[in-house]
Amino acid sequence: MHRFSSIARVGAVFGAFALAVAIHQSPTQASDVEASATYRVVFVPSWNPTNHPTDYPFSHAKQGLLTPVIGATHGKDFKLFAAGMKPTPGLERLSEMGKHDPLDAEIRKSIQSGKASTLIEFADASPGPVHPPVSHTFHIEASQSMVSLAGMIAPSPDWFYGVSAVELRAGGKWAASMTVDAFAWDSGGDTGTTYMSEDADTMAKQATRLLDNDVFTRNGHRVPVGVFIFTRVPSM
Ligand SMILES: [Ca+2]
Repeated sequence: MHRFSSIARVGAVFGAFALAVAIHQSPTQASDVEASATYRVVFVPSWNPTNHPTDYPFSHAKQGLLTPVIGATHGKDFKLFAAGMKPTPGLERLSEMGKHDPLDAEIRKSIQSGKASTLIEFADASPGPVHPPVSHTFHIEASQSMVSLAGMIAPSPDWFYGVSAVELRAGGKWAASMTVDAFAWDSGGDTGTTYMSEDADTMAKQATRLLDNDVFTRNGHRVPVGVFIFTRVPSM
């Protein structure tokens, strides 16, 4: 009888303890879940002779290539690229040669200084003129909830495609999904005017700008070279 009631008391105490733990943990767990998120991003290219007929580089050995994407998750003090901003050596080399080096080192330096948090590098390019979608999964923190991505349009003097400072969190909530046009940009590192222009290194560097020449506009409107589709997925 005594022994039985002891067990009952232990059970009651344990039950109360478990309830206390549950009450204590549920808000913590919820905020932990919201403090970071995992997204799958798919790049769906639309750069092809139909959408971009002017000078489309059919004769080039690669018949047009959207080189693998590099980028970062970051806060407001980091810019992979921006209209009016001169290109870093890393952005210039990405836009002229498709190389991730030294842009990757620049991003790592920003991570060390607390301005960015994750380096993103897609494994695959989008070879043309029929471009299959490519994708990548990345982790992002609520404290640095923006993402920027870029890759080279090849061949080209210094043109790249990308998105800058896409905010994946608004009103304290992660976006379930978001689709963002990827336009063609001129990094400002070279003065060439069409895909196959000879190298003409620009000194001093010009500001990065959206391309609004005949190659990437139609009827006065810029024609994107693809879309980035961000979809939140269960955390890694
Ligand atoms: Ca240029």
